[in-house]
Amino acid sequence: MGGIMVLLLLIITLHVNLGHDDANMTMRCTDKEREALLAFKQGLIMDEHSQVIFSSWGTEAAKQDCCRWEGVSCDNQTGHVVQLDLRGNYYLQGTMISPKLIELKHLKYLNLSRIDFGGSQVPYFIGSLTNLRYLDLSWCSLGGKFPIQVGNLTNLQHLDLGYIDFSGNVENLDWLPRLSSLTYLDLSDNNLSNVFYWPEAVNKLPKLTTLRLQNCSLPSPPVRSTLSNINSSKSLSSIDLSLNRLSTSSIFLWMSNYSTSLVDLYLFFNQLEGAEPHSFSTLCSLQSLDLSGNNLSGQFSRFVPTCAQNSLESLWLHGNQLSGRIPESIGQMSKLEHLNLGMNALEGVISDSHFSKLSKLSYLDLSSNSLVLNFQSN
Ligand SMILES: *[C@@H]1O[C@H](CO)[C@@H](O)[C@H](O)[C@H]1NC(C)=O
Ligand SMILES: *[C@@H]1O[C@H](CO)[C@@H](O)[C@H](O)[C@H]1NC(C)=O
Ligand SMILES: *[C@@H]1O[C@H](CO)[C@@H](O)[C@H](O)[C@H]1NC(C)=O
Ligand SMILES: *[C@@H]1O[C@H](CO)[C@@H](O)[C@H](O)[C@H]1NC(C)=O
Ligand SMILES: *[C@@H]1O[C@H](CO)[C@@H](O)[C@H](O)[C@H]1NC(C)=O
Ligand SMILES: *[C@@H]1O[C@H](CO)[C@@H](O)[C@H](O)[C@H]1NC(C)=O
Ligand SMILES: *[C@@H]1O[C@H](CO)[C@@H](O)[C@H](O)[C@H]1NC(C)=O
Ligand SMILES: *[C@@H]1O[C@H](CO)[C@@H](O)[C@H](O)[C@H]1NC(C)=O
Ligand SMILES: CC(=O)N[C@H]1CO[C@H](CO)[C@@H](O)[C@@H]1O
Repeated sequence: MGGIMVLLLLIITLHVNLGHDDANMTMRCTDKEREALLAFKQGLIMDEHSQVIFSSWGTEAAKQDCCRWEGVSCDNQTGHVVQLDLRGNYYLQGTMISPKLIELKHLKYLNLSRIDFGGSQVPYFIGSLTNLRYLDLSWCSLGGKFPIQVGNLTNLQHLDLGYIDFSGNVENLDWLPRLSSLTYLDLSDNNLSNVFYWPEAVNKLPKLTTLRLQNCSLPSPPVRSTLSNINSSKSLSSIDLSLNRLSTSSIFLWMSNYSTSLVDLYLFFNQLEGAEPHSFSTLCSLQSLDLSGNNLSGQFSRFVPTCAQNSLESLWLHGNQLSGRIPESIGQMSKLEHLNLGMNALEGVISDSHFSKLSKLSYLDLSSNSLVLNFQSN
């Protein structure tokens, strides 16, 4: 009886093992790729925290298949490493990004966001990983000059090189138009003060939907004429150019070309002053508009696209010099959740009708104006 049990168990175990091997036969990564990953790990500082994250990584026989390592994914047909994703591991630190990473030739997705590499040189070989679709090195604390070699990554759809601390300026964006599949671009916190023709580079990206250039010392595009004749991308839906030095209304003109697609527009803390009366009148899809901390003057209604009355959820205009009355039509913006008009020169009476349909409003700031509030007791 006991003998039969043992035999049965043996058969079951054998069966399970066989199934296991079958299913994962094609998942085995190549020696080169395994070594490249181990070299990458060598560039990280191993403390108690990271040892836990990397406990599945190793040279032992049981850990041979790097496709099963934490953060690594392989193509399930070829077994090649296609993804290295260490996202969310906020306390990882390293001394360098190993040049051996170049062996991961099939890599499509690389996310090292927020790993602190202590200011070590950004690896320029990154331009050789030409299969990359997603590259995210944001907040990585790398040094050296901005890697224009990324312009060789012509398959990229998502590029995030924001908040990295590169030294010096990005001298031009001549490398950018080659990335014609880009849908997402974030170069925030790089110094682009010499790049006057940035709208032209952006306009050459036909699929771009998100553009983030926060805190880039971005200058105003020169004059209208240089902006005409552009083969414009019509897909941009989110633009964040906050914390720059934009001052002229040519920027509004450029944006008006995205009138059918633009959903989020962030321009806070620039030096914007005037605007032609109808700059915003065509931005009918807007949900969020943030123009706070500029020097905008004139009537409030110039900066509110009335055609977006039914889509606007957030409107931030505080810290400008807007004057005149707040029209009662604002009470029709039934989706509005956040409204900040503080620190302007607005005047007149605010009454119930200003809020007639604002049932979703959860944040309201009207402070530091000259408004008279006149509400019925209910
Ligand atoms: C293999 O990968 C493809 C695409 O990544 C996926 O659609 C498919 O379900 C995977 N097959 C298996 C067996 O995991
Ligand atoms: C990379 O990881 C971060 C979290 O660490 C995440 O916010 C970001 O969306 C990821 N990037 C991509 C391209 O998936
Ligand atoms: C990438 O681009 C740079 C400059 O744009 C160029 O010098 C280099 O030869 C290209 N190739 C690689 C593999 O980086
Ligand atoms: C950006 O570069 C310009 C010109 O090199 C320089 O004057 C400016 O101070 C830099 N801006 C920042 C925020 O470092
Ligand atoms: C903007 O960039 C400058 C220079 O790189 C930096 O000192 C400053 O902290 C950044 N500001 C924000 C709000 O990120
Ligand atoms: C906007 O598009 C129109 C044509 O739709 C074009 O004539 C004009 O030059 C464009 N302006 C800008 C600033 O891109
Ligand atoms: C504009 O884009 C279209 C479609 O991508 C392309 O065929 C055309 O050559 C471009 N024109 C210019 C002037 O770049
Ligand atoms: C803001 O604009 C007004 C004119 O509307 C001008 O007098 C003032 O100097 C500007 N302030 C700044 C800080 O640019
Ligand atoms: C049957 C079996 O063990 N399958 C494994 C094959 O490898 C993948 C990816 O590492 C595992 O998730 C499966 O459990």
